[in-house]
Amino acid sequence: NKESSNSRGALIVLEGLDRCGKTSQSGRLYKYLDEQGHSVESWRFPDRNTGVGQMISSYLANKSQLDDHAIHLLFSANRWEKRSLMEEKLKSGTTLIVDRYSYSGVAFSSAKGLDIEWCKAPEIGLLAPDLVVYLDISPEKAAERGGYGDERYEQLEFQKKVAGSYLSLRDSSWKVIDATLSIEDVEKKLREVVLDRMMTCHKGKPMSQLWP
Ligand code: NYM
Repeated sequence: NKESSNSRGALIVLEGLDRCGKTSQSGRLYKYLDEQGHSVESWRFPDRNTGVGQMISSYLANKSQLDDHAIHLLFSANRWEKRSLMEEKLKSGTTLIVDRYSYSGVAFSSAKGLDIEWCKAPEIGLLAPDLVVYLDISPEKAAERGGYGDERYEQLEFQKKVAGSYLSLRDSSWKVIDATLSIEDVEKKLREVVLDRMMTCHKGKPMSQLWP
């Protein structure tokens, strides 16, 4: 399964409610692909390591207050500041497993009542994922898993609204995996869809931009 030198990597995005298991699954997927000898990196948004990311982190921790529109634009800026590196990595053949992307941006902000088209606008021109995997769990089940932290948004009533927003963003190209299955079963299904899409990217699937 060695990629040929001129084939590109795939942009794989994992989405879902808080506590759906995205972070553990992206870690497991990364480890598997890496061990199989693929060139792969694990990314996440928000990327809290940048200056913008630190502002976001402080907002999420309730250490600062921001207008809903302003924080939305910061989340988007946090993706824009990584865009050129993302393109470089993909073109050089590295597959990126990304934990949250523009869909989180739109789903969480529109759940607060912001206009969905307004929310989508600053994402225009970012790289479009080659695959979006939605780890599907009801807000109630996710809440039962416990471990909602003290961060903003980690509340059942709000997560119900986020679930509704995700539903209106989903299209037929998304792969939906039942996140209430065992960790191993979710992992297995995830590997299948990801390997399949990596193959189509290696074979020359063109890169595109949001919103396709
Ligand atoms: N979030 C994440 C947004 O509201 N907009 C975005 O654009 C992104 C990428 O940040 N509750 C929210 C969703 C999460 C929170 O993410 C922190 P994580 O994956 O828990 O670090």
